[in-house]
Amino acid sequence: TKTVELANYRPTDFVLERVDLTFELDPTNTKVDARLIFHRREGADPKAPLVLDGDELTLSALLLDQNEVPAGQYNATPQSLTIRDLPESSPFEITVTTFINPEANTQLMGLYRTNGVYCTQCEAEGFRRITYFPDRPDVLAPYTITIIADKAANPLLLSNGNYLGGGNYDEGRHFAAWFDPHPKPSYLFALVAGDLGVVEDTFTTMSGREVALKIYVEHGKEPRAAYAMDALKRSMKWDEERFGREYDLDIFMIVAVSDFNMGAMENKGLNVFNDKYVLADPETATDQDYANIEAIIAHEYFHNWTGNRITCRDWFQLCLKEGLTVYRDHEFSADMRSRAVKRIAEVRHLKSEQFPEDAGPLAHPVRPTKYREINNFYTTTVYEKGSEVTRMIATLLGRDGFKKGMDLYFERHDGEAATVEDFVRCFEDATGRDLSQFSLWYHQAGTPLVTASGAYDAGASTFTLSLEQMIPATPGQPNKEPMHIPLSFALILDNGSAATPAAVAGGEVAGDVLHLTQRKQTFTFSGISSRPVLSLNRGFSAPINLHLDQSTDDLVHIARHDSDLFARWQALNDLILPVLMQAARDIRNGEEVACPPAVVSALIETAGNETLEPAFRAQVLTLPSEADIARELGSNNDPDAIHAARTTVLATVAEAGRQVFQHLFENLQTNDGFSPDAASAGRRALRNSALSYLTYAEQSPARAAEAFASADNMTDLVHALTVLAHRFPETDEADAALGAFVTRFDDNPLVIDKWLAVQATIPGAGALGRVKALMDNRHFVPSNPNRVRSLVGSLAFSNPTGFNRPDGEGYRFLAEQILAIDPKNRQLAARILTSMRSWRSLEPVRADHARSALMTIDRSGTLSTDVRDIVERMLK
Ligand code: BAL
Ligand code: ZN
Repeated sequence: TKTVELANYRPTDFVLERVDLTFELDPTNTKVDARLIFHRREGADPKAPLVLDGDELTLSALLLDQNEVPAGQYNATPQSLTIRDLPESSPFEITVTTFINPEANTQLMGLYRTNGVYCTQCEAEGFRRITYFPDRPDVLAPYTITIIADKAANPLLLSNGNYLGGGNYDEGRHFAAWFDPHPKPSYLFALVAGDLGVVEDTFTTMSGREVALKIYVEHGKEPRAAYAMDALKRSMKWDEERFGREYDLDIFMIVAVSDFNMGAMENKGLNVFNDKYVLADPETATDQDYANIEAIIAHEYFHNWTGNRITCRDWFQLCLKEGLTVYRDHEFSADMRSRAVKRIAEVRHLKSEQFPEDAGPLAHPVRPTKYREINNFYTTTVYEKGSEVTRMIATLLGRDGFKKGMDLYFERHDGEAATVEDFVRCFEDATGRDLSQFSLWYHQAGTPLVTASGAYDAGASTFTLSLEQMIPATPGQPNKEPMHIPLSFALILDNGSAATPAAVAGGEVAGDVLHLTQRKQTFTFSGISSRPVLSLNRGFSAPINLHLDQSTDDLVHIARHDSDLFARWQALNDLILPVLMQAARDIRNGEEVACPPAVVSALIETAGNETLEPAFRAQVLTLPSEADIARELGSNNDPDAIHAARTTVLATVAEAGRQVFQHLFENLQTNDGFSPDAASAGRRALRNSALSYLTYAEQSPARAAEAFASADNMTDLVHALTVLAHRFPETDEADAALGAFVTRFDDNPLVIDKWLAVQATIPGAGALGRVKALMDNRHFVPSNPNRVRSLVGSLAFSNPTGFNRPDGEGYRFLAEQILAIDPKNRQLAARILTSMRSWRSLEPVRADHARSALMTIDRSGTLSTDVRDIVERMLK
């Protein structure tokens, strides 16, 4: 396969004026007529042919201005259609007819069937599986869509834009026509047809227009769409208030489907969702499910402006819409929930998912410059680090400056396909700030390491902060330039307040943000009357690794007194992480694990501090994960030692805090009905955390079994199930709970996913056998991506000891699975394979097994471009 390079970008030779598509739907033989009106771009080569993209297509008919095109004038292959001798200046109309088989489309890209419903997924390059087309994001046009289908089986015929009309057709068929006036690229096209239930509402926009809101789900599941509808209305309101963005069509539709490669898709006016991110009720959804639904509904809705009205010039600019839209959905959730707790969760996610990507063979810049398969760039780097880069712009410019830049962006680029440079220029033009060095965040991969040390001079009343930045080498980028790193900070005095320096020398400091721009830089703060404690990178103002040697006393001081909750969490994390790392080393060396009492008591003190919100305390009690410990250790990792280390520390905390946990468990019980709001979720999280610790202290499944029996919501139920299965596997209590759970939720595949995931993540070598057995269970449907992710994905991504068996069986199993999934669903196969991205940081025996498994995949002659790209980069 060939590599696509940003440097080779050039506009198309032809401008697409209008698109008119007619679908005659049939499960195995759908006819697609595409009428496309083009004109040659001014200045383009007058002889250039029109080249349209295809993927597994067969041309059935081709007309030019209604006349058949002679065989010598065109050339059609499954991948492209080339037409020569086209008019030099006047517009012309091409009509392309193709027949496609939605039922046979297991890739879930293009037009396919899911539970009897027709649906589409076109981003990034799925539209070319429907018809020959200039399938690239900088080709924008208004679309008119006519759908013809059997009326009984498909009472619902949906596409983008506003409904034009419909009626009966022939032979029991009917039709509907839709028109989307907003020029859009093909990746935002959508079509849905079938028989679904609907939940309806309306939203009145800030200018007083009434918008019809419809969420389509399988019949009978309508009540489970209520929360999604509520989240949608809140998102629409928030985008008006915070970003001044109003919705722009008469109708906004969401369709939930069971088979979907992504989480959801922002097609104009017709979002298609993985049903996992729409359906929720207290009996079947956890608090995390509710939070995900709220965030993803918001994310896809926010794309209407950041992605759809302003789209990407080419796929290298993916972060332009994704990083920005993640930032917007993060801000939305922060406003809906606890800002500090939301930020803690974001940073945990960034560190556990994006940092390893940035430190391994798949590292790439937020704005890459080349790719072999664009599907493989829907990554945490593009999304989450992209969001952090947007957040840093907001930090650098302040709320007002950021708003001015965003307003200019919307004004200047509405209706266009833009670039990252266009975006950054808006902030420069709106505020006068030079962001050229800052832009390196888009171009240099790798997580910067900042080493910091502070010194207080009592005689001079100065505090000196020395900083050094290093950006590690990444694939294709051996040498890095120093970056512009905004570091939020505070110098905290004994009484907990922040010092106000009389003056600062050594670099720019604006308010509570210092600007690290050189490789080495020393800032001197004067007028500091007593020794302060440094709190640095507050709120995780920059996505960096920070090495700052601080005493336990200083960290405890921050954990107790900082006015910023995030900084308090950070301090507690900085206290416990080295303890866990040392414990892993000790276990490997056959030595006793030591837990410093000061650290343990800081955790317990926080857990019991009634002045702090429960969700925050639950975050504090959730110790860094095994993956977090492995990442910090960096190399030569033994997942079994890490697991044993973490377990030992957990047990120590549990023993020391037994009374506190007992108190929390007993007093956080709520009997006043379920509410999914953040405060209630926080109380459940803290109580469940207390339950986990108590079971460590008691070393008995009794309390968890009782919690399982008395749970009145899915959060508590699945937590108790997880404690039983993970801590007491193969006991009667665990087996009984697993059995009761699957019986009760037999007809709910999304809940069955939880049951699969709980078992796939039981620590230890036995997990693989369980996963293999579950693959034969009737609940496991190998064609459904959610089932595969819950079982195979959970083992590979979320079970360090179960997957990284010293005998290499986990890797061999994954290789077999990848080779089996790849021919049917290449995106899914490639995504699951990325679970092995940190294989080089394993100890040598496991690393050897991992390499062999990757080489088995690599040697296969029939890999998709998706898997080929991932496996080759991982082995390089
Ligand atoms: N655009 C793909 C799905 C999403 O990020 O919203
Ligand atoms: Zn998105």
